[in-house]
Amino acid sequence: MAGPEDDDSRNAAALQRELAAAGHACELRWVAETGSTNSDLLASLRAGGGVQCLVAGHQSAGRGRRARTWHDDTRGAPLLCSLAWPLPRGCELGGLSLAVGVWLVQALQDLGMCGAMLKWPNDVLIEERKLAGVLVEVADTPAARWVVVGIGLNLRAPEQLPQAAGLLEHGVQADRWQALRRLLPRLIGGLQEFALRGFAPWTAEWNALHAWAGRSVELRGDGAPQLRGTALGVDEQGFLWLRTPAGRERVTSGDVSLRTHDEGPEGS
Ligand code: BT5
Repeated sequence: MAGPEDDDSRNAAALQRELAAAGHACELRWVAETGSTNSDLLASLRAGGGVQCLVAGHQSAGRGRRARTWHDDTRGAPLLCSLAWPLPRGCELGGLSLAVGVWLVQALQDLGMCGAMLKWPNDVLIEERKLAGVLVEVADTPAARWVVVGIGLNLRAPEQLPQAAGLLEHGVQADRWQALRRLLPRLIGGLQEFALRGFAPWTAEWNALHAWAGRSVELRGDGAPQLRGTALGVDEQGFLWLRTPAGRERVTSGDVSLRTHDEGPEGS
């Protein structure tokens, strides 16, 4: 009798065939468990690997940015996947994780989800809770600038994370393969266009999906708040602009959170 593992392997093979029929040559692999799909693909690229997508059932060492952890919820069969893709050498990567956020929200809309929004730089939120995260890493080789685009999408919110959301809790009855089937063609098509035009084509859509537009926020690096202001939007390089008492400030890195107290004036 076929088990769930066989179903996952079959779904991976079917999706790979579907991609090939649409002209996208992309090896698609399924593993029931691994440390981190991003780490696996970075190692594969160092060993000479090519375009590929790795999907895992569970990660024992899932990674976020800045050495943070990505938790997965085994009850919910989350989507945990990474895509290795070559961009031209020297390709400017600013804005890539923002563009991935836009493609992810478009895929969620295809699945019937309304109200998914983006938080700078790389979170997908629904009702201010985190539904998905994006981790873009780079592996330069003599021939190309490879990116590994990692995506974690919750079907159910992990129990230990009160600020997390899941697709199922928001009425979207999709499994990881249905989500990936919408997402992967958008990712591949998007990366092809990004290689030519950078983030600029998605700036307006990102700003239209900006969860915190006009809200009072603070920027943190590794410690105390570094900058406070009103979130405006992103520019064509993917930088976030804040209105502060000192004028408009451009944010290039760090984490932005909503201010829930100490709402002083922030300039005009
Ligand atoms: C991210 O980092 O959001 C990037 C997450 C990327 C995960 C994918 S899974 C496949 C691939 N392989 C990997 O090893 N990683 C990628 P960041 O912006 O740093 O957010 C991390 C923070 O999100 C954590 O510190 C938690 O607060 C929160 N978080 C962790 N797991 C979560 C989850 N399942 N749902 C919602 N929030 C979560």
